[in-house]
Amino acid sequence: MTTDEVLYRTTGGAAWLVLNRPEKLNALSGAMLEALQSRLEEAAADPAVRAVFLTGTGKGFCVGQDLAERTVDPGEDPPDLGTSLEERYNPIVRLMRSMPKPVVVAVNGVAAGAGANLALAGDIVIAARSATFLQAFARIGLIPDSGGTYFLPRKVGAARAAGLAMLAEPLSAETAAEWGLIWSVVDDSRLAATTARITRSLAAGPTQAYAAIKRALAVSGSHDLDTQLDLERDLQRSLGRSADYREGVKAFFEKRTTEFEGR
Ligand code: LHQ
Repeated sequence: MTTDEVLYRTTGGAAWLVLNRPEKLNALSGAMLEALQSRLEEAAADPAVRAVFLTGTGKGFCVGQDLAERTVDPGEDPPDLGTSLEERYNPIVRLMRSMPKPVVVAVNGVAAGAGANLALAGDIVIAARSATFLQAFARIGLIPDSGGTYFLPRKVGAARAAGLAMLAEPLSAETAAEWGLIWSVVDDSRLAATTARITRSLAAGPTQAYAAIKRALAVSGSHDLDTQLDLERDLQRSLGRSADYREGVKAFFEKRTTEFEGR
């Protein structure tokens, strides 16, 4: 199922996804989550797509679960949030982290709850200066989900992760960049152009190398140095046989721009 609430197009070797429910700051309805997952699956499977881009329309990036779909009326059984995570959110986070292509996230405004953590699941996350990150969960009696308790300590360390999760206060884009939660912050007026340029550049880059970088970085936290050195050796052996490596070295000596084909 697709919906106009998740816009999708492919051009220039990239898939461009836009959360499009601006009046609700792109709060995630069930239909949106379903569409987001199926579009990400499409992008992951499409060999012509070598980079993926995600942003939101309007003044918010995404404020997480549409809470209007998760109200609990007195006398009614509460919704099963575990099922909601298992069936909707976790597959999306897994897809973003496991697809062998770079995912660029342009955080155009407030990123709250699961919306903040979907942003953090990107490989290159760039925020507009006016954007904020809010681990809103504790405000409604929940824990950071959609990978929050995984990404936060790894990106910003244990002390800051605990503060963000428990105090549930907004973090400015500038502080997020300073803390290493995201790659960078740019003026609002430059966000679209900057992130589009980076996405186009990644889409024209050495796709296999990006996939290997993503894989090696993903497992490094659970490896010792020897295991990681072995993995680097194996990945590099394979990349050394790629057409893109040959092209990269040739272009270097010919003092010209590379023309990578992603193979
Ligand atoms: C919203 C929402 C929203 C609906 C703003 N839902 N309408 C996963 C699995 C299963 C279940 C549970 O949870 C999860 C993960 C989660 O994501 S839980 C966390 C959900 N998100 C939040 O708790 C954030 C709630 N939103 C806020 O705290 C504020 O809206 C922030 C601080 C993000 C932005 O504040 P403002 O800039 O002042 O905007 P606003 O509050 O006026 O919101 C604008 C509209 O968007 C407003 O609608 P209205 O009709 O009154 O204009 C809000 O009701 C609506 N909205 N977040 N999550």
